This record gives sequence, structure tokens and C-alpha cells, in this order.
Amino acid sequence: MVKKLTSKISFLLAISLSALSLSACSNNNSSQSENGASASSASTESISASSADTDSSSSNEDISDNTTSDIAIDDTEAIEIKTVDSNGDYYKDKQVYVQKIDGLSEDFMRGVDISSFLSEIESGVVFKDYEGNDIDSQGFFDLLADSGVNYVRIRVWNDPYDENGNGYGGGNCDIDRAISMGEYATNAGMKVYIDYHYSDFWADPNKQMCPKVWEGMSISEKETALYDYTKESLEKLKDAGVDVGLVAVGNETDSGMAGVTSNSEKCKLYSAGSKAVREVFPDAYVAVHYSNPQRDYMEIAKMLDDTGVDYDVFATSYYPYWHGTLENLTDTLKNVADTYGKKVMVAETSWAYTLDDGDGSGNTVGKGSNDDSSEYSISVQGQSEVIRNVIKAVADVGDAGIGMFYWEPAWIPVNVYADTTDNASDTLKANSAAWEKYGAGWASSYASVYDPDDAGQYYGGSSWDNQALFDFAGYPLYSLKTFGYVYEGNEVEGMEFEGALTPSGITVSLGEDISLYLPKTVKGEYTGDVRLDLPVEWDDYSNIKEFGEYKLFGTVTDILSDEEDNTSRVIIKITVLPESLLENSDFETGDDSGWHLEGNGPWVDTEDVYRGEYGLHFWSQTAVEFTATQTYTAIDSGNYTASMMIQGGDAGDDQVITITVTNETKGTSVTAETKVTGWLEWTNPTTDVIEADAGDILTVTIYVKGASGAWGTIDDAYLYIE
Ligand SMILES: [Ca+2]
Ligand SMILES: [Ca+2]
Repeated sequence: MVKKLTSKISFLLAISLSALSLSACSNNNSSQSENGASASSASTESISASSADTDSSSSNEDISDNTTSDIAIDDTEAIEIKTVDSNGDYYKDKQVYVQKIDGLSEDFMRGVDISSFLSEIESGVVFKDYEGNDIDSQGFFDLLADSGVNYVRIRVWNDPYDENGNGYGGGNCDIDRAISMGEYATNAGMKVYIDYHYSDFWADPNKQMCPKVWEGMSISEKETALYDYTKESLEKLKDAGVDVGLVAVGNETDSGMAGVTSNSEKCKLYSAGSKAVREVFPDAYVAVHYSNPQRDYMEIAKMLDDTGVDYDVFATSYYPYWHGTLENLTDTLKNVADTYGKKVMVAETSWAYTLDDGDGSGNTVGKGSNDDSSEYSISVQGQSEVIRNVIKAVADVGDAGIGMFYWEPAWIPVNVYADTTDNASDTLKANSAAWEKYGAGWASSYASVYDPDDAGQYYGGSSWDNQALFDFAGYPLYSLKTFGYVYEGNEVEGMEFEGALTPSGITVSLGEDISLYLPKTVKGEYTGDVRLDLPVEWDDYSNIKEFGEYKLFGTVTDILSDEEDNTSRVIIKITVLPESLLENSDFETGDDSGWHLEGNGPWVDTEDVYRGEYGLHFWSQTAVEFTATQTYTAIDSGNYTASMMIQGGDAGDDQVITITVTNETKGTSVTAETKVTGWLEWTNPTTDVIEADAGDILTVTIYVKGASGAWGTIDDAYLYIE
């Protein structure tokens, strides 16, 4: 059980990729690919070459002595390159079309996390309003409020400084800085969400490091320390008049908190934090925060209930490129809300408007990295749709769905970097200086000792500049106004329907009700990068009765058109699987019944399945090598075939993956081979046919051999007769 759990968590971490691990890139691209999913590549390679001089500690010392004036660079040329799209149109001029959300509560939390704001300002970043005027710090928060934002989220680290007082970066977010930003927010009429990481630096699914001064404490000492710290820091916020409406005890605490990893100890710490919140801000919500709605949140919520943790809100991160469908988000949150009587919300989301990097430090979303969604376009409009649709997905939970927060919309470049400009290397030096001195990047070199595995490997700038709701030069994008537009909607002049996008194909078992799988809407494309969910009526499919691949037409209605002929046609691919002669072909029993597993690596699990709830998952720290076998006695004479679905990665150049059918009676066999090439890149190895007479014994053998750390999933392993 322990091994299984460890493997599962490690795998989850490997694929859910801390945004931060991808962030920095300045000197170690190869380590990013260890994460097992697609990492940034081409766009960061040029950067790593030109930023090599930021690697050595000696140059960092020089940089840290620089003054603000050394940080200001003439980046006009780079701004001209990086603030326009491929047509030369400014991102800041793009209007957004927003569909109204009916019945959205006025109190719905429409929030943004602006934790790096102070470091940005200290580095010399100047934000603008929609008219292009420079605005001061209060003006920035007023602009958020005027755009429809009513809540600001601020992360808090206990002590993000080394022994010489040098900040770790990432905004150097201690409580004093949270108070400064909280005051601006309060003055602008917004409420504040305090996001305790209970660490001296980033806490996320990958790491939950203990604050330095709590190191070595027993759990009961840690409970007291956490309670005291929470109480004292909240009292400071209260004394400063900050309007705190929600406090999260921990950030993405999937794998632990403050250095503890067991659920029982973690719950003790949640309770200690919650107690302090109740005492200082009795009207504020207490939230717990997990990272991925595709995880088993019901299991977690039950654990919290069993342990008696006193909390109000179950919060989740939801990044569309990592965390599944909105339908699943709504269903998962609604389940928790209905079963345990909790409020639910999205604590973090975001989307990119460009694949460009703006500061010389590679981005989480870039060319070839998290950029292959067909749901939304990479555009200002795409950002707006994500904001609108995630708000709607939470609101669809019902009264218990209380809010949505956009992560770091103001974490833009200090100076805009373009590798084609003459002063590119000076720009990068100046940016590095700001990251070191003011914490405007995700990590400074000073974080290396506390966080040797991440910051120690590749500290640097903003991995999020292309997901900001301000362009690289500080102008607000109209996507920011979505927070206000959602109540009444927003029209764009001259928007025209361009056609419906081909939906993803569906796969059903023979005899299953196809209507359960056919989408009710497909994405329609309009000018201006707009993608809307449009209703579709599928043609008659009652003739689909045998296994094979089919194409089905449907009629899509353009909901924005008043014209008589406002429909278009669309095709979906339907794969009907044969009736499998094997037991538990789809692993939906939730265990390996029917199968004989032998060797190192496999277990039945819910992570990354092809269909249904379960698949045969594999992962090991050591070399993976196993077989999954099943024997079938032929009832009918005929031609038999075996096939399976498989995805995975890190299996190495010497990987061997096969599925074989052996006719033990006749001594014949057929084999199909494949390789795993990446996360959710499914292949479907299918054997040639093998003849069998009634009574012959057929054995199906799946064989997987891969390097240490190889991971993946097998699902729908079939044996069938033609
Ligand atoms: Ca960047
Ligand atoms: Ca399955």
C-alpha cells in the first residue's frame, strides 16, 4: 500500500508538472524533461545560450549590487516586437466577446492573485490603464476593481530570506508585503484571500518544505508554532485594516504541508491554522486547497471529515491544459459540496494570450509545451473564455460554488526581452538583476540553499508573463474586463461564424448506448479567435451495430445568427470496440481480476485511463519489466486478434512493449509492438489474426520493459474474433 501510494503520488507529480519547475529554464532545459510531460524546448533554447552568464554565482553577486538605474533598459524595440500578434495588431487593442452567465451571484468571488505585484513595482514596472496612462499602485488595484475583480489573493511565506536578508524571489511574499498589497486592495473595495504556504518558499504538489525555524520540531511543537504564526500574522493584517475574507491553510497540499507528509499530521496542522483564523477573523472562510480535480477529491474530503478538520471551503487549482474537462471540475466539486456540506471554488486558473516569452526566462506555456488544446485559442479572447467558462463551471455547482481566482495576471517582464534585438544580452542582465534584487522572478540565487532541488538548479524570471492579463509593456488586456462582463455579456462588432471544429472522436464498447458518449455541443469558431459551445444534433446512428470505425454527421446551430439557415455540418469519428473475450479487459473492476501480473511496475489505478475509471498503470523507480497475461479457451473456430491502448514515457531507447496471442494448442503466435512516446499519446498495437479451432487454448501476453522511471497506462486490452 505504501509503495503503491508513493508511486501514484510520484507519478501524479511527474505529470502535473509544477509550473515552477518549468519556469526558469535559464540554464537547465534537460532537467525539465525529467518531468515526463512535454517541457518547453525550442523557445527556451536560445535563451539558455544567451543567459549563460547568469549561471555563475560570481556574476550574481555583481548583479545584486546593481542599482535600479541599471535595471532600466531601453526596451522599445523589443516591446514593438513582443506586444503585437503575427498581423502586427496590438494585443492590448483586442476586444473580447463574452457570453453572459445567467443568474451569477453578485457575491461570487471574482479574484486575481497578484502576489508578485510589489516586486514588480520595486523593479520599475509601470502599469497603465485602458487609456494608456501610467497608474500608481493604488491606481493598479482600482483598475482591477473597475474591471470587475472583487477579491485579491496573496500568498504568504513565513521567512523568504537567507541569513543575510536576501530575498528568495517570487515576490518575496512575507506577511509585511501581504499587508501592503492587502491595504491597496481594501482601499479599492476588494476583499483579500490570504494563501498561507506554511513554508519559506513555494509550496505546491511537488514540495511542501518546512519553514527553517520549524525544522526538527515534533508534530505537537509544529502545531503550536503554526497556530502562533497564523494568529500573529492575521492580527497584523487585522490591525492594518485589511479586509480578509478567506484564509487558506496551505497551498496545493496534496503531498503534505510544512514538511509533514502523513494525512493525520497534515490534518493536525490544518486544524491549528483554522483555529487561529476563527479567533482573529471569525467571519472569514477557512479553505483547504488541492491541486487537481482529476484526483479523488471525495477520498480527500472524507479524510478531512473523518479527522474533523474545521473548514468551510474545498478549493482546487484548475489549469485547462493539465486538469481535465470543465464538466469533471463541476461534477467533482459538486460531489464534495453535496456530500460534505462545503463551499467549493477554483483557487488558481490561467490561460496564455501568446506563446512568446517576454522576459528571457522560459514559460510554462510555450511552443510545444501545454499549447495543444483545441478548446480555446491562444489569444486574449481565449483568456476571456477560460475566465468566463471556469467561473460558470464553479457557479454551475449551485450556491456552494463561491469563487474563481486567476493566477498572477500581473507578473510581467521588468524589461521586455527579444533575442533578436542588439541589446538582448544587456536586457537579460538587467532582468536578472531585478530578479535577484527585488524578487521579480520566480526564484533568486539566494533560494538555492533552502530549495536546492528547484531554485538550486535553475532560478530565474517569470514563467507566466504570457498568461498575464497585462501585455509585456504593462497595458491591460481586455480579457481582464471579463470579470465584470460576465454579468451582462459583451458584444464585439462584426463577429462572424467561420465553422464548427471537428470534435474529438468517441470510443464505445459493442452494445453500449452511443448517445451517452456523443457530445451535446461542439466548438464553433468565429472571427476574433472566438470559440463558443454550439448545440449539435447527431444524425441517426441506429445502423451502427458491429465493431469498427464509423463517421457520423451532425448539424450544428450558430446560436448567434438570426438567419433562417444558421446551421452547418460536422463529422465525428466513432470507434466501436469488439466484444472482448477476456475478463476485465477495461480494468473497470478496479483491480487486476482476470489478469495474471508478474514483474515490476504494474497496478490498477485511476490515473490517466483511456476509458472509464480504471486502467493498468505502471511506474517504477527501478527498471520496469512485467507481463500481464490471460488465457482463453476458444469456443468458436475462427480468426482471433488482440489489441490494447497504451500511453506513457521515460521508457528509454531500449524499451520493448508487445502484445502477443499464442495458440498453445497449435504452437503458433502473433505479436504487435509499440513504443510509448509521451503523456496521453495513446497507441493501439493490434496483432495480425491467428487461427484457432474450438477448444484451442489461447494466451494473451502483454509485455512491457522500460528504463528506471518508465511510466504509463494500459487500457482496453482485447481479444476478439472476426
Ligand atoms: Ca518568461
Ligand atoms: Ca478502463
